[in-house]
Amino acid sequence: MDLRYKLGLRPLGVTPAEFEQDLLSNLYYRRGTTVESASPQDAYHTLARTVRDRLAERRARTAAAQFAANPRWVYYLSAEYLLGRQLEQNMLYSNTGDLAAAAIKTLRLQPEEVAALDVEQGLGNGGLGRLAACLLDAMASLDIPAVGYGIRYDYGIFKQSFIDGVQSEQPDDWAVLGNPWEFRAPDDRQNVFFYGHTEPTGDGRTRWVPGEIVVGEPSHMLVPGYGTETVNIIRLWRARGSEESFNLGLFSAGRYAEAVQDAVRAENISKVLYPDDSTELGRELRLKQQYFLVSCSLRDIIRRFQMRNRDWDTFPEKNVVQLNDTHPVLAIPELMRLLVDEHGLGWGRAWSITRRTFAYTCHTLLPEALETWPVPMIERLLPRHLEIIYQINQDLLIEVDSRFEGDPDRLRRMSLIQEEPERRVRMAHLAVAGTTAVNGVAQLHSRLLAETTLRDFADLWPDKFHNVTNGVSARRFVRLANPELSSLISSALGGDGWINDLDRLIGLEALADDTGFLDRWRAIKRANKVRLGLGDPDSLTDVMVKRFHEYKRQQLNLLHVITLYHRIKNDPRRESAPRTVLFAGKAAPAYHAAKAIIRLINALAATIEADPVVAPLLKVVFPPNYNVTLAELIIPAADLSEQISLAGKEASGTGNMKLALNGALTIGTLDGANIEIRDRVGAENFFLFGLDTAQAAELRAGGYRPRDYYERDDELRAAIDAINAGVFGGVGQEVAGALLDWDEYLTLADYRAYVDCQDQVEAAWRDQTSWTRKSLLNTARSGFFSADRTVRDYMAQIWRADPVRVPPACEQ
Ligand code: NBG
Repeated sequence: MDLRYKLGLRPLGVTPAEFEQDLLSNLYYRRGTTVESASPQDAYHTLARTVRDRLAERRARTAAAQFAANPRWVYYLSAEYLLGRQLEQNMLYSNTGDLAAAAIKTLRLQPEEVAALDVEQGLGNGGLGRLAACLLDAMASLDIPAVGYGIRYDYGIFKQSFIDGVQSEQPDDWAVLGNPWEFRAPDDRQNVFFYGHTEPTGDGRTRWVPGEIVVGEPSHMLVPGYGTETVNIIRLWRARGSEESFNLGLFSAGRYAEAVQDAVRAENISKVLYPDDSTELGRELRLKQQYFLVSCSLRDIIRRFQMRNRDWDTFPEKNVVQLNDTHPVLAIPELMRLLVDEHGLGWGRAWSITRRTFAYTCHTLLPEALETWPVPMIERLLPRHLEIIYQINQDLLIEVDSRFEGDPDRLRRMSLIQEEPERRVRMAHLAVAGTTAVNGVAQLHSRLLAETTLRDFADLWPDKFHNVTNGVSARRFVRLANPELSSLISSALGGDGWINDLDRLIGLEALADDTGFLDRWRAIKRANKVRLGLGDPDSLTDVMVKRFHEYKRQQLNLLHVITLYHRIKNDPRRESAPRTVLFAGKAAPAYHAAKAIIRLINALAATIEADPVVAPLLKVVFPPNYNVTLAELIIPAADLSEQISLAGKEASGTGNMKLALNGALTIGTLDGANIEIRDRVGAENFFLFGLDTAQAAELRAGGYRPRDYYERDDELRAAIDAINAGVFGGVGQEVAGALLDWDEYLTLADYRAYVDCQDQVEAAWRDQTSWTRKSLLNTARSGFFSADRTVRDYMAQIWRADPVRVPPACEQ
């Protein structure tokens, strides 16, 4: 029997007339308007609903098939998801693009006009959040029964604008006009406890008597697979006051603010995404967010488990919960609490279940990004969890002591509690202790984690440590973002099978010497630059797009631009290839050093623009508000990809992969995934420079003196002197000062190697055929960086879950 009828679903039409009919009926019945009076917003919401309905039907079949299989579920817990826009993706994934384009004209609107109303879902800061989105996309495309859990922030990552070159931040009220992609599910709301105290129950258990109860209300969005039936979901929690949080008595007495004060406090928990990915902000509220996410999600996971299962000991066989960085690591003590206090399991049994259920991905090596929380704060907010953490710590230290007898230093280093200068809980240690698997996100990063940051734990449990190199969704970042290139690739490879099997890109190698093909390749790059519209499409488009952070070294790029500026000024007739240097990215609002770099770049851009000698050859552009939508425009237009972090600081990078896949050549250090990109695309197609990790460590240890480099190198000195002399509008002295006095990330030490390497870039650019060949080879050889491969690696090493195939609607 047709599964649609079994599920009671009305089949959705696939002809243009049927699609148009559905569109009109959504317009009438959901928006309550007519073709004659529909606004662009009406049209957008109606189109989104009509597309969504196609996916919702697949979703219903997916849920039915997945629950019937009672599989091992993969749960991804993440405080951040940078999903980007949904409309075009969902049209592609439901194969409704052409139908939609035709139908929307019935509403007398242009499809692009309507698509522009789609709002970016910016519930993340940068790479970590976008990785989460790419992995969910890959899991759905590989038919893995998975759910992503997160927070439905009212305000996503701030909007960036520049006022006199200075970053200014505006709130991102992303859902103010309604979010057509979202299904609210108030039935599944959960209570979350905070504060209060613990007390014995009398039967040997512990009860937590909370001081505040907050309600978590879920909604979900659809995560469709491409080229398959599966539609998974991402479930996001929104904080609400409990019923008691509204005080009717106070309200009636006219004390309005007091009457809603508790509800407001509750709702603040999901109010805003913290716009900082490396340091703590808002402290207690952020900790509350973390616990809120974890508590709601685990209760939901248990609810789902209990729909089909009884025996707690099968919990780890049926669920794997991947912790995305330390933000959701409170899930470990929370699951212990739920199992021991609420479900009455013994400690040992609960610990065995907990450990086997969780896995942890670390995304950093920066010590300041490894979270720790003050013991008194946890004690006040989560009194029961602190007790549980202490117990876990005791067991851990006993195990360490029995393995490495008489090594008090090791015990102190490994403890979940840091004692000096103040007592804090080390979340990364808790994460390692409470999981079956720990992974870094690129080979170098995973090695450094095991050798340095988490070395003692790797000594104790060597088998726990894995590497899973990151990957990206080529569906979004090539197929959707670069449609022209995608068509060319499909025509060359005899079909679009590469989209779901990115290794097939290697077939392009056969065309590396086909000049006709290379010309088409280059013409598409040029057209993408025209589409971007930010500089001369015939100039070398040199792109650095990522968060602003000193370790990423936008300041190194900036020094190179000043050097080019000086070279042109000093010798206006010198042969130099026109270059457009594009920066984009946000700085954390409280990160003054990063904001100073932004300001200096904007000032530099203005100085160059106003200089008639330099302007024809060099242009700096800095479009504000870098986000996924802008990335999708910039990345396909890039010739050169700047990946110039100090070796050992960038865990992986994923922009580097997106750029290489779109045919940009990388200039980069031996850091993060750059190393693996270079290994694959070939050293001759990659511009390598700079210190490696060992050399950087040695230089630091030997008493690094940045001023020596400044004094020794004329071009470097000229660049820094120009900043200090006010050549760029009198801003940037603090940037120059930080470099000369301390230069945490060895920028000056790498300057000469970088500038010389940029000269090689320029020389290579002069031979356009050879450059285009390298560009093609970058794409051809980057198939490894597919998020599908990343997910397969997680499956093989850590998740060990089986796909569940969802039968198509017409299957008997
Ligand atoms: C970031 C790293 C990147 C990496 C992404 C995804 C954090 C804490 N880490 O190098 O800086 O590519 O995670 O793994 O945002």
